[in-house]
Amino acid sequence: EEAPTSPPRSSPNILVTGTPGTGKTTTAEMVALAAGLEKVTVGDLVKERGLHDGYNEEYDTYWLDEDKVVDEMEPMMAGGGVCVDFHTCEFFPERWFDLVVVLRAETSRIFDRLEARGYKSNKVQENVECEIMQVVLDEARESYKPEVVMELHSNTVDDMESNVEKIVAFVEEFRARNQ
Ligand code: DAT
Repeated sequence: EEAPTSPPRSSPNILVTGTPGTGKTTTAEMVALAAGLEKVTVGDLVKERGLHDGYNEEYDTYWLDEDKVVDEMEPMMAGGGVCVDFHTCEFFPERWFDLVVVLRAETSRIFDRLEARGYKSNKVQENVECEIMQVVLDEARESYKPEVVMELHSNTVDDMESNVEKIVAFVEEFRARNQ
């Protein structure tokens, strides 16, 4: 006898990931608005709900408590229809996401966007190297099935618009399939 399975989600959960400065937050916001998804910015959640083990002064960032983040998010993800954005992707349960978008950008764009954000030079440098080494894309490919991972370039405003269109189209097709 087969174990009971939960019914398929009628609306997909989407993860928008990538190096800081690739455009995750902006893209996720536009997708959430256009497709009627809930948006969860994991970085904000970590700060607001204290899902960390203190502050890393060197890199101006919190030490993530991954177990707390997963426990906190589990009920949010259960019903589907959530668009999540975060710069890492390997610690989320694989079953949460129907689509994992990895945004990519030229290193000069990452550099300019993070400088404009006022990041310290070591943090700008670390993220530029992260993008050159395609750390997040490799992480996504190791953590999710190939058909779930979508790599998209995010260099220009036109790129962003076309990325949003592609993701929204995925949401609509998913909903039509799972009515
Ligand atoms: P992230 O959440 O990945 O750190 P963001 O959405 O905050 O990135 O974007 C960082 C800045 O870069 C913000 O000012 C918007 C701009 N930006 C992002 N993607 C872009 C794109 N494809 N074209 C032009 N500007 C972009």
